[in-house]
Amino acid sequence: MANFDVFNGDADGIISLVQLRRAEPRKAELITGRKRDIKLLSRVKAKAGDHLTVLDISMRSNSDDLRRILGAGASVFYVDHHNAGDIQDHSGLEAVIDTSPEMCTAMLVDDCLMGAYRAWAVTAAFGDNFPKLAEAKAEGLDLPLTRLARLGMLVNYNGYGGSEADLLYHPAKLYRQLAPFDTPMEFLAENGDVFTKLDECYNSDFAQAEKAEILDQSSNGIVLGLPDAAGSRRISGVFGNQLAQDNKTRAHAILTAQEGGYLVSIRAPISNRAGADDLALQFETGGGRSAAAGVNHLPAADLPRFIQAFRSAFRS
Ligand SMILES: [Mn+2]
Repeated sequence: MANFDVFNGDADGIISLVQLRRAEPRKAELITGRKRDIKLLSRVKAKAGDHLTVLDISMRSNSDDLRRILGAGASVFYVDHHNAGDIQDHSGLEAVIDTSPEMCTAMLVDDCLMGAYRAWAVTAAFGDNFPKLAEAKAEGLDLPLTRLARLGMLVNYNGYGGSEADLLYHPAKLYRQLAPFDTPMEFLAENGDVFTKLDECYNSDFAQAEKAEILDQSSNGIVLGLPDAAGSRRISGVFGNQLAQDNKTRAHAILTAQEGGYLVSIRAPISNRAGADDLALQFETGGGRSAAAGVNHLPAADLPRFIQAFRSAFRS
């Protein structure tokens, strides 16, 4: 009989597991990856009698593997807030799924544990970009919210990269740094060098990104280029979000150089969150949502066509 702890490599996934294993210590194989690596159940080879804990990855994206694992006779405890599709009806599955817009997995775990590790749950909610939820759950408790918000953001930032080699800490390693502590305050007091390292790396990546080359600029939008570097891949999403917040009527595209072309991240103006997906779909490897979309590989030769399409997509 083996245990598997399967969790998203972002703040919400990591801190969900921290809470659960404080409450119920267990030897388990850790299965995790980058924030965008969500098909984690495909990596689990389970047998009858095995037990899995699955945190903060969409059940819909993992449904075939979940069926395979339950069919093999393993049992699964599944907590998540992403689109689940049809929840499978199986005696081996215990699912806590809540897809309401102001919810995150670590707060569902907090409910299961009746608030036993609330300061961790609050940190995760900040990291998963739910500041209102974090503040509401922190009410009446004397928590250092500014510092917890920064910690949550940094643990989240650590999950971004083009490959695991880009990450400052592998998420399983970062989990092991946080897991010995009942509260994030104790972690910060005892293991502050981890926080400092993340904080310095974030600041340096952000400062580099601010030197981005302007590839095109019009009254409605800006196209920026970042060099082919791990720091660019770690920061590009956060950087794009920040620029969008600072310039609400402007559309943004961040092009990170990669072999033979660019990885493209597109943000529609916050004042009119439409058109990003239509633009991305004009390119072979494009996809996304109306507010935020991307192109996995834009060949270098297609750059002029992209700039033209970007300009007409966000013409006022
Ligand atoms: Mn989450």
